[in-house]
Amino acid sequence: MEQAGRTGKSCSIQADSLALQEKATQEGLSTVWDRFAAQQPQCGFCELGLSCRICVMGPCRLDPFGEGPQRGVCGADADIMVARNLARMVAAGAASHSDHGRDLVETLLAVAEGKAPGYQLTDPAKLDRVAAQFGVAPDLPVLEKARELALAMMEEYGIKKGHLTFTRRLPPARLEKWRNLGITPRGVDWEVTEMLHRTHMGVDNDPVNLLLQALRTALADGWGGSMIATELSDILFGTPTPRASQANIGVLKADQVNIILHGHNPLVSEMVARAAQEPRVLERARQLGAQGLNLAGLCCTGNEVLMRRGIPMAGNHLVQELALLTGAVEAMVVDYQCIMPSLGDLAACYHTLFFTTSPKAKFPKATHLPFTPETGEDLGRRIVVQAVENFARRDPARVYIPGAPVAQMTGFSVEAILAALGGTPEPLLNAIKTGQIRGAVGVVGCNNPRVTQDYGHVTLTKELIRNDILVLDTGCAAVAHAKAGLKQPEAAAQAGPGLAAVCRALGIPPVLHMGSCVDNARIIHLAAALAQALGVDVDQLPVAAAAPEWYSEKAATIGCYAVASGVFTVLGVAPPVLGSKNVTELLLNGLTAHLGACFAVEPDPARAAALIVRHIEDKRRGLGLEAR
Ligand code: CUV
Ligand code: SF4
Repeated sequence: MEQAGRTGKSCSIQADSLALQEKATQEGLSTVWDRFAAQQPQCGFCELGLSCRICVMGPCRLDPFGEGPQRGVCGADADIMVARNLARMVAAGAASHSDHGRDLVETLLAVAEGKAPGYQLTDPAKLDRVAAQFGVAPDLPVLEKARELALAMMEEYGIKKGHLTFTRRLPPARLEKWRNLGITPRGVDWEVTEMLHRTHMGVDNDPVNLLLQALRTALADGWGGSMIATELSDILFGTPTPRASQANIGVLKADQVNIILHGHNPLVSEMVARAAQEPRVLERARQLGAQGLNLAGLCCTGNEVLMRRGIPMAGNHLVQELALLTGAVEAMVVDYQCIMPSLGDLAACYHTLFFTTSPKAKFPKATHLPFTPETGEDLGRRIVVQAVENFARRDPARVYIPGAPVAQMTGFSVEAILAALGGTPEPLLNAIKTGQIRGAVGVVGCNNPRVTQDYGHVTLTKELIRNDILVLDTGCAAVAHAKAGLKQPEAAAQAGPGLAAVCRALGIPPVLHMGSCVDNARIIHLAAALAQALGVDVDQLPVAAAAPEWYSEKAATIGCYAVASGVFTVLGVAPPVLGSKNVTELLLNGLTAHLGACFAVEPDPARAAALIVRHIEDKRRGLGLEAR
């Protein structure tokens, strides 16, 4: 299991990353790759899931070779330990997405009550559609309707009897499978809390029972917290539509004030983007010698503002430190999740201001300006004003922005995809039926220093589109694809003949950007809509998911809700479960009998592609469609 730390060219396939990592070395600064190398060898017990520190009779470790202890102090065996550890990962991931969603619910309520100046209901038509699903009376005035929707969504977090509202988007056959397994998700907070309860020492000690609750917790994320986050972000800030933008560290501008928006929630970044358009700040920037004000995104906050505003993307997870190393960043603004605690140190090595904005997420060496719905607009202004003033402190001698921007097309919400096809799922289904498009795969998830940065994403995706498989992406994977040029309509040339023809006819790329990680809810929503239109269950569709370079608890949760929703999911990095044969067997096989889908683990992206192609052709055969 041991892996050497990555150095030199094996860090990344991206030239901009390699150039800035080199600059870090020259300046004596350390980044994620240096720290990863310093951690080698990492703990083999932990990698296998065979360590536990849930209680203080421990910590305990079990011997994978059967020689040392096979039980923790409490008596937990490998199956129990591994299942509990995985379950806790899933609970943390579900909590993260869902708490993000909660912040949007609170903001929606504040908007409805006139307490959130600057925020508005940008897509009232979507408000109508979502409110109708929640049973809000259709004839209410718009603010009243928003209020009722916010209150109804708050109930989704609590002790809700029955099931989460958005699960009604699924075919009845899927809900039936969940009922049979007892994993129909109830309240979002309920599932997370129950998962933590059941993994306390001395509660649930049946590995299968634990894993079922882990799946239910994950479903409460996918069809609850994450879907609420996505739908409310669209209502508040607009449902994305196709637009042109760029990616690479080269989107930073040497002659402008650069502000980086990093994290996951658009609540603050939307206000920063708004404030950056005010003529007085632009004027002040010019007075200070800057040619203008340039916003760039990182990670999923970047994906949010890219999808809706076309703000260019500076990079994904492993670029967050490197962006500061350009010496050209006046301010890095973060909200929460996937933000490295090292950023404050690096910012302090330059003139960069590092703003934290969530009372939930404070960092060392940061300037903390807490967000509330009431003060968000003002907060955006204060950040932009300070960033502009900071331009005067930049040291031009230390500025280094390697790489040129790469064009990309973004903004493919479910609504936009269906609109591009004429408003219904039929044309997409027909293309799949005739075999022009063999199927669709969500390639999603993070970067992880265990994998050469972006190699997994780009290699897998190129192979899939070559096989006429449409790729839908979110998160860090989307940034990798954009930088590789795969999100330009011209990338149709790299697709197989059938997919290429569809792309050319519609003027779209073969890799469609569906947004941030919570927007994986868009992918499962689209899958559910296709299944409904065909009158089948999701697991019968020629679709799959992959997370070639995942690292986070959130990604573990996404994988679990994808599988529980019926989508075969290939992981490029093994989760810490291999210490239990039974848990591993359940995840890689056993789930199929009950859910029609399971996981696979395949670090080699070319082989992962082969697995997926075979899966898709099998599913085509199952539907009686022409198969290769
Ligand atoms: Ni969630 S995809 S590192 S930023 S979870 Fe964060 Fe988006 Fe992974 Fe990337
Ligand atoms: Fe050890 Fe059991 Fe406590 Fe875990 S819960 S630390 S296995 S005693």
